[in-house]
Amino acid sequence: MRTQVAIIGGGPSGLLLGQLLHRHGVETVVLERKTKDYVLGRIRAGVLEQGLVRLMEEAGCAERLHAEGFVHDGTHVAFGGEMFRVDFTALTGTPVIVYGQTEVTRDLYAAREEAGLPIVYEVEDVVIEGADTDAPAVTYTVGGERQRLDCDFVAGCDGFHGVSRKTIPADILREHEKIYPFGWLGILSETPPVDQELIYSNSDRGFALCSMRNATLSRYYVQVPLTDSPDNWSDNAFWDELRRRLPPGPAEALVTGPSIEKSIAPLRSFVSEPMRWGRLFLCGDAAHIVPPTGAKGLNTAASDVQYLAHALRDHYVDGDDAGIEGYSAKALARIWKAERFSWWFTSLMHQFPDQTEFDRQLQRAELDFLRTSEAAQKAMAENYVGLPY
Ligand code: FAS
Ligand code: PHB
Repeated sequence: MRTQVAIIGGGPSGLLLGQLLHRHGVETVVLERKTKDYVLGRIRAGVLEQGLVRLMEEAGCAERLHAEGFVHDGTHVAFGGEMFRVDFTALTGTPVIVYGQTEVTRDLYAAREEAGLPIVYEVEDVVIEGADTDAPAVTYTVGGERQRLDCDFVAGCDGFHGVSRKTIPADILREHEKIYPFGWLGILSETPPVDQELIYSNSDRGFALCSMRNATLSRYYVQVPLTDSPDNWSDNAFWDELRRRLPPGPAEALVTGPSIEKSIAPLRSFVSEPMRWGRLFLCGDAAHIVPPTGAKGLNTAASDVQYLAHALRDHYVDGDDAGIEGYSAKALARIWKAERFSWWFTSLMHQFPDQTEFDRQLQRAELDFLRTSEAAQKAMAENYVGLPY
């Protein structure tokens, strides 16, 4: 089999890239390790920057997003039993959209299937060959048969645990990592959200986040030790702990119910450079990871996808390789700003095991400054709604 761009990974990065390239007449094949249902069963991001919304519009996949997504003009920040609001739209002119990653991925799958574009599920033993030559290929096993996909370019959209990053020679690849000493225990419940907007809370017992997917589906998180397990948490124990970490108003208003999903996500900051090796390009979580505090994971994958889709379009349509040559540096410039914001917001909102009382006072002072300073809130808002592509 032959195609122009082989896309490894059928998550949001791979599917969005495939859809954008299709809109520009570039052929792709998506190779996905899991089944479609498995991919759609993963509960992940919830907040979309306008940049991702615009890309979904460019991909012709934004109809349901606009119909069902919630426009959020701001968010609440709680500490010391108080709560204040950061007004994104007043400070930046831009809101965010609350629409689950699962739904983004569902819309992209539907568009790919409607266009009859090839996607191979349950591939195994994927190997990228000749990425540093003019004739790369991807070999893989499906249904017990070894297959070969010859191509012009390979897009590594296969997430943190994929094969693409590992294909880049160790003497070329540089990795930067920060591991946080805690995780997020998240639950999904068929209950009305506690507030119209999100609530990020820094309490003496640890971080908590109140989010949502729609008017009857809520998403909540509490910070837990890395050694913790979802099995240690009954629903009632989760709800009681969440209440303890919220100001009195939301704690009182919280509507509880049975969890329909419960999982713990570790928190890490990670960047691998370069994001291109020959004809292999890394995109999204294959190249970088952020702690979910700033809602930047999916949104930074989106800017990678735009840069790469436009670079490959320019190559095929105009014979212009400036985008390809500049892809890694351009993507990394925006990625590191997202890493910084995610690190800043995580450091501000969480309890760290080795924190001294002095550190705790600094956190309180910074939160109080954020509460009272328009300049501080504008800086937070600019990062949260998404820095320019
Ligand atoms: P993904 O990991 O989503 O997709 C990669 C795809 O490649 C997967 O479908 C995988 O099956 C496939 N794959 C892997 N290896 C392969 C191989 N060898 N061959 C073929 N296919 C292969 N971001 C936020 O903004 N907010 C959040 O709240 C948030 N919560 C998260 C919670 C968890 C537990 C995780 C892991 C991430 C979370 N993220 C969050 C980040 C997340 O949303 C990612 O940024 C987003 O999924 C990135 O999309 P992709 O780059 O497509 O990677
Ligand atoms: C979510 O809804 O899952 C979510 C929202 C905002 C975040 C992280 C997760 O910062």
